[in-house]
Amino acid sequence: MKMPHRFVLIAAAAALTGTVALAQSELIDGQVTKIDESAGKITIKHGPLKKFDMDEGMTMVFRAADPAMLKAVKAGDKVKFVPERVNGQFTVTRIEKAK
Ligand SMILES: [Cu+2]
Repeated sequence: MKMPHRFVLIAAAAALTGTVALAQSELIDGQVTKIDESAGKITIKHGPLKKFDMDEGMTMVFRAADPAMLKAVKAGDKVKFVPERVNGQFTVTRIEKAK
């Protein structure tokens, strides 16, 4: 089947964008150990995190990108989260309870 040229280009662009978005927002497994709402921080125990050169698991403090995140989860929850470095600070940009 022959597809119109323009359609192929759009499909290729969509595939490429999807891949990039996936790489940026890869969900990491972790467990919340502490929440500090007044400081806007969340402590998460996580396994090896290649993108930050953390070869071993550890428990560390992250800034929450959105204060609402600190209400969505609680200490003890198993979570999936997206860690990013924002202005040099380790920041959680997305978090959800693991199913
Ligand atoms: Cu870490």
